[in-house]
Amino acid sequence: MGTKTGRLIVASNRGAYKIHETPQGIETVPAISGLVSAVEPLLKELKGLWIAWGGREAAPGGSPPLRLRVPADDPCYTFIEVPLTAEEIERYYYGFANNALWPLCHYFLEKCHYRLEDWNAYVQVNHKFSHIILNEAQPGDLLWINDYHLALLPSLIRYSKPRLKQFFFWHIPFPHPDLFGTLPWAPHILRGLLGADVLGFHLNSYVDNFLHGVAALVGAPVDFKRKIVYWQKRRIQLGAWPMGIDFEEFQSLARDPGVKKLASQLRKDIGTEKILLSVERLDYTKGVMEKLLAWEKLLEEKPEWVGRASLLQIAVPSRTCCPAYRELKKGVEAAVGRINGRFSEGTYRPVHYFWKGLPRAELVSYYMAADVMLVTPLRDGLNLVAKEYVASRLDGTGVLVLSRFAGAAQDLKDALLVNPYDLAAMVRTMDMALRLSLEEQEERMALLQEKVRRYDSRWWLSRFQQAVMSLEEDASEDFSETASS
Ligand code: GDG
Repeated sequence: MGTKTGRLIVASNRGAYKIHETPQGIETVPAISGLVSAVEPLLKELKGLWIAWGGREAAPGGSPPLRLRVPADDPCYTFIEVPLTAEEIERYYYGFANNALWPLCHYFLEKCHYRLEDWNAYVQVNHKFSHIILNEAQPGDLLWINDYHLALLPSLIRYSKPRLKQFFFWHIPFPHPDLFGTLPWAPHILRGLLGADVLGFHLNSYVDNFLHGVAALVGAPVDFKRKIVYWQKRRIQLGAWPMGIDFEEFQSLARDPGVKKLASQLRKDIGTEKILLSVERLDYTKGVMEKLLAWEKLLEEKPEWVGRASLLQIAVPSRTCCPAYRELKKGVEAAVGRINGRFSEGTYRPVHYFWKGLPRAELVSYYMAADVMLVTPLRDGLNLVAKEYVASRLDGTGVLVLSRFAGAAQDLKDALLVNPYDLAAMVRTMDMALRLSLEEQEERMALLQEKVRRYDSRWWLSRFQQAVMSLEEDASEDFSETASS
């Protein structure tokens, strides 16, 4: 794909691989994130280019962008590295993206740091991306820009290549303007995004928040009903397209005899009647601490679970240079130590904690071994892990406990939905999950699987393609700013 004739060019802060320079040459290490899980399968299929930072420091002054064919074992698309200096990483990535936009969009206003130097670096890095993209893009290509790190990019590209088709997908929540407007540069971010032709979000509520933001902070005419913004003689179409996963891929991994063997070995190693599982990047938005406290309270209030149920917590290292993430790690590890100190008996451990990422096949074996999957973020744009658990349950059993504040809860209503801020409700729901009859598990899981199977990555891609096609049909029209608001 691309457009009818061109290629697909993906742009995002990070790509699917971290780049390391070793004495033997360049090494690529897989990166773990929702964006990678969502984007890479599509790019592998559609070929094309991925333009992103490789996760390492470039020398000031810098070298030309590195080009690699990836994945190393089966090269099928080109990765172009955007080199970032130590200062850019510090200010644009850790500073503005991770300490301003990320907490703001996840409703953690108290964690936001709004610094002019960080904003300036954000502007500079968006320019850097735009130069590299402008060098690569050819007539007929389609540019797919991802996420909050690159919000200014659409307008920068539009300015130099007004005809290049652009689709932007925002992977995290988009807050109401009452909150978003606290960012001193909020109007710049909104105007930057309006350079795209199509703007996608996971949920309708995020689309509505964006439209209200544009109306209030930019003053552009907005058609709320049709989800359209009129801006600089263009029509920008918005859409809510919750990302899907490759359901069949998870099912076929779950059918793999090697993966099945890993799952039964894991059950044996843990040794308890029930296993609860959590898998997430170690991020304060994911509610890891709140979940541990609820698990501790449950063991306290219902001692019948001591010795009979264990929680497996996979905490994938993330943004380890940010003080907030280092503090969180300390706090989580202290809580794990305390809970294990209080409730361990003989070989029984109430919490098995791993601070690492697992290979994909092993991850699926964990999904298969878990009676209960706890996905309890305090706020999450969507959450793919919840969908992956559902897709991996070949035998149709298992219980998904899902936060009401994960975007995925909108579709996965047959999970046990919970408010992670409500300790008593968390305790009650975890207890209920452990006791749910096989019959009710199967009933709920069948409904969940139906949803995840139907709204999978193919469905998501077809929404995306439809939006692109409508762009092509509209190409000759002139949209003057005549909205009904
Ligand atoms: C952002 C938004 C939105 C996790 N641990 C391992 C592993 N993973 C993979 C999972 C999943 C992905 O990472 C995590 O995706 P999530 O969606 O759960 O969360 P974020 O990283 O925060 O993603 C989120 C997403 O973007 C997509 O738009 O849903 O709301 O925050 O695919 O499988 N993969 C491997 N080993 C692990 O240990 N291999």
